[in-house]
Amino acid sequence: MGLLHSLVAGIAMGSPIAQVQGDVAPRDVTPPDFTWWREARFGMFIHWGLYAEAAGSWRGRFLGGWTEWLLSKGKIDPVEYQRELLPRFDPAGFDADAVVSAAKRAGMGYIVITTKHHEGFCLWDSADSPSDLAMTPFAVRGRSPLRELADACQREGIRLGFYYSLLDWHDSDYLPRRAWDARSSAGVDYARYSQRMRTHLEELLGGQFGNIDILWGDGDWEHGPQAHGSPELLARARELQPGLLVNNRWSLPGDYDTPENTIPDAPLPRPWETCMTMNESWGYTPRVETYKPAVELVRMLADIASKDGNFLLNVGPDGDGRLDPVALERLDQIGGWMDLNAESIRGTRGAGTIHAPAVYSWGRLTVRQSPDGDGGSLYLHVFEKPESGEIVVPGLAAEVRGVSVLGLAGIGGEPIGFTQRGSDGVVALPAGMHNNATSMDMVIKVEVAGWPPIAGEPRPSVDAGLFEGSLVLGFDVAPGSEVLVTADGSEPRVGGLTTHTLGESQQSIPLTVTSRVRARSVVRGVVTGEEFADTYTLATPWPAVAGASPRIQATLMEGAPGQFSHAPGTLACAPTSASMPAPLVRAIDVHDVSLPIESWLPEDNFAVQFDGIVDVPATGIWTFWLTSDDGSMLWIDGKLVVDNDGPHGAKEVRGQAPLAAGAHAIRVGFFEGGGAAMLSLEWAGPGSDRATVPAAAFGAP
Ligand code: H79
Repeated sequence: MGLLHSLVAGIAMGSPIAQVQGDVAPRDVTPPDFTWWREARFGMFIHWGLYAEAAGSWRGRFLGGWTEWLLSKGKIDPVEYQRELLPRFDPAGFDADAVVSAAKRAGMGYIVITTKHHEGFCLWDSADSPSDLAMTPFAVRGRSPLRELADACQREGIRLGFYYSLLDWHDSDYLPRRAWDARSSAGVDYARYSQRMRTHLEELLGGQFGNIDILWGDGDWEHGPQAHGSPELLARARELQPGLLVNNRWSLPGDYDTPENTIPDAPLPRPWETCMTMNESWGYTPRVETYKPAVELVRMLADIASKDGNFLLNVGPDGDGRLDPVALERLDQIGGWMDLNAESIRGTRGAGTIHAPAVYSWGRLTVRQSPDGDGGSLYLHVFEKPESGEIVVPGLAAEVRGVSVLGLAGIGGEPIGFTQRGSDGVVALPAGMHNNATSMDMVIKVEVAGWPPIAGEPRPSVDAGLFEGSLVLGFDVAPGSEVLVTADGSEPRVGGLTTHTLGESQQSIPLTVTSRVRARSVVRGVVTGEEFADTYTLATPWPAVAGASPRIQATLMEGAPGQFSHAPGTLACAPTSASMPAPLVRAIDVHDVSLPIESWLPEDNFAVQFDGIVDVPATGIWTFWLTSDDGSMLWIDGKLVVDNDGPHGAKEVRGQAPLAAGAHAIRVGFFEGGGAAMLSLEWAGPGSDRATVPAAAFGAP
């Protein structure tokens, strides 16, 4: 379905098949390098287009809300909208140096600017656009905002990214049209639109604006990757700008996820960036009373960093090109905090990277490992100073070398107390201590020897699931801690009869039967952190089908809107109401089970069932990853192995099966209700790393 930029991450256990669902992992050969992006942690989003000039008003009526959505909110004719606003776009007050230096003072490391939003206006002189900078008086002045911004970023060492909307309310080749758009759609050619996007990316990334580090797509949800030509667009973009990071809004998973105006409760499985408005709108709004207070913005930054994400904070320059004084004031207030505390944000990692919680009653935790790897720093972001003055860090096992408050170094005063109480590390703040950041986020730096410094829920060396024969199960043991493990389902206890104690000398236990494994961390003799509990299942390989040879066949079903909401395979794809026609059914010759199965496919409302024989190269436990948008299911030898069913965006679900080498019956069901469509099946087994199940396994020459 695509519109859900899904934040889904959960665990579903079905015995004896272990299934884990998560976001879709990129399968690029060279993984994108997030080093600079993680180091920066904090960036500026700029929304700027014709809507800035309109400032939320149309023909004297203020519509408010998201002002970049004015055309839609006011149900304005796209042609009239352009005719009215293009001649008015003359933002003489735009000063790229001022914008970049405001970002830099706030402690931001990169800028992402809208080059074209849903309204369709290209903020540069394009060779192929029905609405671009060349049609405005600003161009007559010889001004080029993207060129000026790129130059200023280059001078100041700020990275630059381009936002680009695939959705276009004005381009006459874009479909679907808005309901109030009176133009005839005769002769519309979406392929021509897709080609125009290609031209735009060539212009934006081809070199006239220098190095571009991020391509931030948006508005992808009205079509799938095939209609947009996304795979080809992105391949070309990466060719033009090697190292380019691509977000997840090109109807493809991309490199990172982009929660919008929301911060996830816990770290996400892939790199992620929350984009957030500073007030009630992305585009410029005169309603300054809706600006979020600086304390909220600073705490959002710490919250996001503690969960290992990035923060892209938006500003909307006005029709004259200037940032609102309130926006500048907020950036300065954040900058004041960053002057003292940037060390706790830039280049740090989320607490989850050392398996510690990000969220505490007193605030948040970010961490930094020292370059030698043997120690590092914890940054305790104190939002609410407890009445006791004590900041408690559960499971702090490592030896503590020093404790300080950022921004107070050299000022002197009462020392900060640190004690170890049971398994806790306890920082005691002197009464009355404050610095100028106290009320926003006071950061306590705890320097430690040994890494990871915190013992929490024990982490196993092998994910729970099936195993064959026997399994050596290890656990990470934080220096200064021990891990208690039982394999018979009993509670792990210090001195317990069936409890193994893992420490420096022993770090694993052998499993030879199906085992319920439970584990707890122990620091200074005290049990701490969450319990790890999961089942490791001894499995006997399912026998191969004698005499069968590999092959695969697809059955395509085309239906009406709303007809398919489940993958075929077990559920009949009959019309869900009497008024719906029977689906059109067609057999297709295929060589594998990925989409597209043929160059021509309906965009929406179809289902595919694959049936055949797959050739498994070696005996052992095979893991399958079924990724789809919308739902899908996988059966092997008639048994359900992966259930990824239901209407949803791109989502990956993992399952396992014990398989003898040779031929096995396989069935994959898939359906597409609306929006983007994708399906892929990957596997890994004895002697083979995770890869797409190759056509050869289905008998293709
Ligand atoms: O550029 C910003 C948004 O304009 C864009 N993404 C960010 C970065 C965006 N486009 N669509 N959406 C986000 C999701 C759709 C939101 C909507 Fe609405 C809710 C459309 C209609 C209801 C916003 C709120 C517009 C009208 C009300």
